[in-house]
Amino acid sequence: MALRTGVGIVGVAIFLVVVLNISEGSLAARFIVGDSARWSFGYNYTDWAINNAPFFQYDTLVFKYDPPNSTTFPHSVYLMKNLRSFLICDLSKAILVGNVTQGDGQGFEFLLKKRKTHYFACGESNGTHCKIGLMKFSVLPKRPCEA
Ligand SMILES: [Cu+2]
Repeated sequence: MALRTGVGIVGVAIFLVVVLNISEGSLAARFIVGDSARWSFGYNYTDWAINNAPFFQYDTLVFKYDPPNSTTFPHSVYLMKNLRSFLICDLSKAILVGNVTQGDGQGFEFLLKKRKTHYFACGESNGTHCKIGLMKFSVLPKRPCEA
């Protein structure tokens, strides 16, 4: 009987581990933008976004970049107004979401609250990082229950 109870407890424990893992899988995910490249000049963030898709509503994007110093370019993060401004890297109506110092340390988190296309771009050097440095990507978060 003791053995059977033991097996029963192990069975429940395994069941719980499986269930908890499944529910964790459906929770919001957290992405370091650019992975080990972080948010840097010349990395292809369009490819990164394609390779990490799909993104879901309430997922979090983490932007990490060094604050201005003598060895690195400063970076920032803007939300571009629309597809057109995103394509031509026109920052005139963009909204600043991360300034040049906010990517330091653990970086800053951007929660994908809305199911709309988010156009991210670096705003430094008057759009040059966006244009030539490939520092831009778009994300359209899906409804959390969509596969
Ligand atoms: Cu930049």
